[in-house]
Amino acid sequence: NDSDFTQLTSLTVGAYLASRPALATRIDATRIASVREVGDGNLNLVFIIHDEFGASVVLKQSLPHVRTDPSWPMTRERSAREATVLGAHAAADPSHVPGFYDFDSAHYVLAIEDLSDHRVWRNELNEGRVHGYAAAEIGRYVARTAFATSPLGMDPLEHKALVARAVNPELAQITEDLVFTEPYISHPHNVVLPGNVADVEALQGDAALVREMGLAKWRFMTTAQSLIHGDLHTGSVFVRPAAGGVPASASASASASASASASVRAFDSEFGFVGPTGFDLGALWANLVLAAARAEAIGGGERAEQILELPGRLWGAFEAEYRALWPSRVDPRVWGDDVLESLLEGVRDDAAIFAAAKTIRRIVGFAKASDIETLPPELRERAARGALHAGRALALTRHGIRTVEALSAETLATLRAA
Ligand code: SR1
Ligand code: MG
Repeated sequence: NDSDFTQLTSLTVGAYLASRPALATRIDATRIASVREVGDGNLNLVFIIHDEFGASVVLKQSLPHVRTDPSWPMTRERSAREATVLGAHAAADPSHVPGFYDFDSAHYVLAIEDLSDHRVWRNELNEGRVHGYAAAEIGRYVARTAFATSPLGMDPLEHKALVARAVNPELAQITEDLVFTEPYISHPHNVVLPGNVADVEALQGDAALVREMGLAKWRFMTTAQSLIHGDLHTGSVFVRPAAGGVPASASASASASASASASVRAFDSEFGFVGPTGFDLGALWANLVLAAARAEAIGGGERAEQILELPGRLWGAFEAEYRALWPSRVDPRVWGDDVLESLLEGVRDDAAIFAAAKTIRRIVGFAKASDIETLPPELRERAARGALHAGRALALTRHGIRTVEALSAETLATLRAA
């Protein structure tokens, strides 16, 4: 009975797997050994299923409402958007996304690779394990997927078809509201510690900052460069260092040299659409700023420095990979090498302003970040203030600062002064 699968439970997952021919080679649905529901994000059910022979898959099913607020309806069609993004990204860069096994549009279920031997990067950062190699891997992922899904890597008619297929109005509107608008107005989603109220009032009263956010929102809403992940924060990245296990000590994981056989995967791309390439870079950059704010607040100044090297590594790997792909662009007739320089400059500027917006939204508005929220209140207040100041500085000073490294040095100084 199909209706049994409208909202999967641990009890119906076995029958569901048996109903999907595409999964027959992935797992033995007649010999299920364990089912765990592990979803901890804002929106979806996530099941990890093992059979008795050691095979496993992950099923992700969208709920018709925000998981943490059932009164907030949410289109289930976002599953189809995620399937579009994951399919295209797997084609462009299979090493940086989970294996994609099946999509069931009737029940809004994706079946993907079980990456239980990886860890969520945000949780690792919170516990002091930096995994510095991951920044360059994500830079390469963004470059490969951005190039392949832009008019540089696609026939122009196919690109327009992709724009249409990937349109994601409801989830894009969430970003427009939660990232670019609500933090700058009075809104019930905005909740901060009493000690941070004046900090937020100062941001909302800063006309230059609000203007930058208005322009960033315009860029987000009107730019159709490449098929972006759309929500590429550190909670959307799995990491596994080269040794194949997560190191016990913080210092062992800080090295970038581990990247040879490390595994880094971006997941959870339901907010994706054809948008500004710099948005994904900015999202990760922002969450590294939050991780650094946490490290600085708990007295891990050296670790904050390590973390703030990562936006530069992210950008450097992105730029190098994008430049390496440039000779393969489909239409070199008027897209000469000088065009590449302008494109990169534009993406870098977008990344910086989106990083500013995504830093501030995680402090002020809905959907906060555990980096800050799990701190005790006295440390949280300082970390939140530091992040707000760092976001403002990124937004306002980026025009005169030409490198991501220099911007990150300013971020570190801003966090230290908070
Ligand atoms: C209602 S969804 C809230 C947030 O969760 C996701 O991670 C996105 O960042 C979204 O803004
Ligand atoms: Mg998510």
